[in-house]
Amino acid sequence: MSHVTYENLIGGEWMPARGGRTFLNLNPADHSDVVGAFPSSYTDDVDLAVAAAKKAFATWRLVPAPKRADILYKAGTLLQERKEQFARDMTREMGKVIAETRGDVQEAIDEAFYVAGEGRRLFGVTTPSELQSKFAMSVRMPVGVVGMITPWNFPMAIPSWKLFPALIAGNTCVIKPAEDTPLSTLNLVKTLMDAGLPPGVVNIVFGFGPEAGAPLVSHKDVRAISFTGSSEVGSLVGQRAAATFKPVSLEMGGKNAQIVLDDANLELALDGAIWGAFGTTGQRCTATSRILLQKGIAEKFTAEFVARAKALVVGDGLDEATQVGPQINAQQIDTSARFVKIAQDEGAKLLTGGQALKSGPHAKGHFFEPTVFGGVTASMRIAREEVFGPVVSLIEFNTFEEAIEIANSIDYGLSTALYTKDVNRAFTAMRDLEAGITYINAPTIGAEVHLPFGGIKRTGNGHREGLGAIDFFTTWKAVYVDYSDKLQRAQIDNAE
Ligand code: UN1
Repeated sequence: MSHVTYENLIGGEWMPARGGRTFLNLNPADHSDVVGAFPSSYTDDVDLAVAAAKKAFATWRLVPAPKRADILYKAGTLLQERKEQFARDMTREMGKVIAETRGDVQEAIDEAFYVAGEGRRLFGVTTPSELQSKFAMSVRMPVGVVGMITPWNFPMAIPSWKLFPALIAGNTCVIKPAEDTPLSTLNLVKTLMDAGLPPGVVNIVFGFGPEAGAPLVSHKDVRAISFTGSSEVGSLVGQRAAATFKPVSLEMGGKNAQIVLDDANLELALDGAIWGAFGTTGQRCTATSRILLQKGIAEKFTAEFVARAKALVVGDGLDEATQVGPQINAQQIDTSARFVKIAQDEGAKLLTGGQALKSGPHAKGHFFEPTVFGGVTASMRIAREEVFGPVVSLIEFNTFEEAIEIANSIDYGLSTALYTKDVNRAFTAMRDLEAGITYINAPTIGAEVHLPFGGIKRTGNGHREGLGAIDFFTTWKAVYVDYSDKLQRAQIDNAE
């Protein structure tokens, strides 16, 4: 079957990988559908892209930020016009249902307008000098060439969280998107180019982590790395970047808990749990993978939750009737299946699901049944390790304090949710839940672009996207202007 062959974007030119290799991007709902062939890039391609970004930095850094913003506003408008097509392309390569891929494109639109506004802020700080007739200020400077490695689950939103703030601050970029979803990042970057971004300011190298990601992280001319992906790969990225003293922003896994107290609005808690656990087929770092149920409502909630999970329609995300799309690839199906076995071996009770779906409408894709485990205890691996699939654990508890303790007992700290009508407990949870994000009476998924996004423990290394992104993509410069016309020695001439 014939298919489109796509190219890397380097210095404004579309070009194949130097080695001439390509890989195929397949539709996870139907393996026979080839979305396209993409370049399989290596060190020499990365070197070219970094050189182009370095060259472009010399002029891009001098463009006034409000002018850089004009390009982002324009890109936001173009994304609005292209939203439906880009959503369709994304469902075809990534699998998640069309309503969600529209949301993914919308997240990039929101980010464009939010960050463009920053073009007329990018505030610094002024402060009095300790010396007379001396002015002191702190200004934000771009970092230089920034490398970005992005995941397949939000293939347009997450690149936009990184590219747009980096660009507004005057950096130039080399991005290596996940090999499972290259087209959506290409659509995003093409839109930036159509909006007037000069050549070389954003460069894309397609390919795999070890071949194309690793040399980007090591490159001496890359001044910062922004990574979203698994904690395992993030650890490697962080170690590799340390060798060249690059700042690295790592956004990684989660094992997010939704706590439901006896006084909660049960319907609301059920709606939130189904959406949080099975939205995006459970393939979000913010996905609900533990549901903590207080004893009084546990039985009722469990029965209703299992019934709803069973009724979910699994299928091709382009079909508007589908509620749960495929998983991204065969390895992710294996991971889900492996965790089902682990959970059963450690004594958890399989309440529904547990199998890959392989026949009828599911014969040609990577589908897995929405899966629920009951009788899970906090120490089981199924309650502690990230699955990144449609697999959720139900854990029962007696007291609110116990729920907080279980929620915090894991190595991750991204998102948490509490369902209750008790304002005192809500505020206590907001203070005590160890996570970068806490929701009250809303599911663990659904962060908005203008708030800080990220987490603690194995989830991140202290940086934030959204509200915190400008901090990562700029470096402070302190500037002193002495207009006294004489030498004034700080800490000496003004000391008593
Ligand atoms: C992710 O799963 O990596 O908060 C990002 C959310 C989305 C972003 C998820 N806005 O669920």
